[in-house]
Amino acid sequence: MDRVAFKMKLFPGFEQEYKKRHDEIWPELSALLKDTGISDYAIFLDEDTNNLIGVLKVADKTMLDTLPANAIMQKWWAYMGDIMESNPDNSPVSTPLREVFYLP
Ligand code: RM4
Repeated sequence: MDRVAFKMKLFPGFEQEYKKRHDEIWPELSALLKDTGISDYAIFLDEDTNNLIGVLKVADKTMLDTLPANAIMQKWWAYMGDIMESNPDNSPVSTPLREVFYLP
């Protein structure tokens, strides 16, 4: 089991909309993430900076490399692109975070 954390950026003023979209996450996207081996996936918002901090467990982190090519993932990223910093291919601008502490 691997633990992964990463940082993304929400555009100001879209805090409620970001939460709403995730409260209503597409069942096919949840299924895709679970089928990829992901569990315990949370996203936290730092309201001072609008940084979004994603934290998840994944059975094998190399499986995360399969997500960008998936049509459901691409559709979700296109849907989210109007409220968060995105790359030209619509994927969110995402910075890996380094683990410095873990209490099992
Ligand atoms: C985020 C972002 C991530 C995705 C989650 C479910 O806003 O798009 O890539 O894994 O939603």
